[in-house]
Amino acid sequence: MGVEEHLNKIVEKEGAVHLTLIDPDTQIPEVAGKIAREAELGGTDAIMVGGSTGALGATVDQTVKAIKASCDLSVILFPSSAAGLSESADAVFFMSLLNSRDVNYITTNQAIGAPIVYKHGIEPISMAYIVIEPGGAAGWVGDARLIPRNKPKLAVAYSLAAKYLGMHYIYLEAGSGADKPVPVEMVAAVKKAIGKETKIIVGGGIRDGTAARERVAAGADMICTGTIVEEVEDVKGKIEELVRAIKS
Ligand code: 1GP
Repeated sequence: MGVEEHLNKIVEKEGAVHLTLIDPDTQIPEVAGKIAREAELGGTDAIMVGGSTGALGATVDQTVKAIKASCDLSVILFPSSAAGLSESADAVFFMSLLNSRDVNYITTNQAIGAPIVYKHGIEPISMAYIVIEPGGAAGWVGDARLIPRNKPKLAVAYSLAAKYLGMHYIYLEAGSGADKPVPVEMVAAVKKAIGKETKIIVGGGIRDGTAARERVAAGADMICTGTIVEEVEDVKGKIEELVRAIKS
């Protein structure tokens, strides 16, 4: 079974998926492996590997290899450019930053990266990346025209465009370490418009079970957390809290 099918089955059976994001620029590969193992024990469903700056080339590859060696979870690349690819990963969020002003983040890196994905048999998971205020480093690096937090209609418009373009997943991103996650009202408006088939991932600034639960209740199919894992001592315990909050 492919990674996308596996994640979709979890949504169907358990109500939601939890994804743990590891930025290869934040720690050495050995530590990344340990974090992934703790996250696996805490019940996370898959590991995402990527970051806006510094998650490039050998750094990504060595991190992916260390994670694969220390846990049984699927590793999904979350690249900010074609340089964020690694042949050792299981899948890649093959994403386009739809509200970018820079064609590099909409189609050019995708064209450069596609033959690498093809050559190494990495599973591509078609995804729209939509950056909401405050947007963080992802918004800055990707030159996003940030969606204002109080304009859910704009997020709906981009999400419908993504659906009509055939994208399977929509990632609503507030930016890593955002002071506030994507508003619940925005998640609800997007889910109402796009329906069950297209999956919504929400990430950026989610730090506890309550924030995760509220977004799943509003219609998020998957929750991604990254920063909190870097901040806590007890990774397994934190992941358990998040997973418990979102699974039905
Ligand atoms: C960042 O959405 C992800 O791209 C995760 O955000 O680091 O704030 O959990 P956090």
